[in-house]
Amino acid sequence: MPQIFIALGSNLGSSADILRSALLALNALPGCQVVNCSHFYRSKPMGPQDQPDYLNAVAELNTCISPMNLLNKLQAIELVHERVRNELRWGPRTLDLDILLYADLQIKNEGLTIPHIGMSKRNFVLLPLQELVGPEFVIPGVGVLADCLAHCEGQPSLGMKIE
Ligand code: A4P
Ligand code: MG
Repeated sequence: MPQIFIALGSNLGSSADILRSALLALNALPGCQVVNCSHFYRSKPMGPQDQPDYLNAVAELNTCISPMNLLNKLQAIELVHERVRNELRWGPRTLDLDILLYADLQIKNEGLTIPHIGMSKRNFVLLPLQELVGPEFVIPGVGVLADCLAHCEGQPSLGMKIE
């Protein structure tokens, strides 16, 4: 099975409950198992500052669902959790599910970029991912995780482990 990693984020509603519910929904997808999950991390928002802090986590999946199908399923799970898409870039949301990595695939098409485009610059993604794969992990086409994390120093949204 390929190693697949999903980023979870929430800053509206009962975020911890929403992340737990999303993990259950991922695990309930036919042909998909959640095999690992990081702690939940609280972080300051990237983007507009007049929104609540985020909870972020990273989960590892075992699945044979193709990348594009997986994206569709993630968006369906977001909708079930009352995700509303609006015009505001990086605005608040009940649930965001992004595909970070799909084995060593590198994909760039209109609707899907893997590795996820911003992941190497976001400590709220790299810290929970590091918990699962360790600092020496190489992000395909990007580089060593610990090096990416070092470059995030000074970023306002420094992650704090909460549960
Ligand atoms: N898309 C392309 N590649 C992917 C991928 N690998 N995984 C496309 C998921 N989606 C991917 O995403 C917009 C489009 O990206 C999708 O239609 C899909 O085809 P979206 O979920 O509809 O909207 P979005 O999440 O607002 O988009 P964007 O710009 O990707 O936002 P980000 O990068 O997800 O950032 N601050 C903290 N502390 N923690 C956060 O989690 N999240 C955001 C959102 C802002 N600030 C944050 C956090
Ligand atoms: Mg998203």
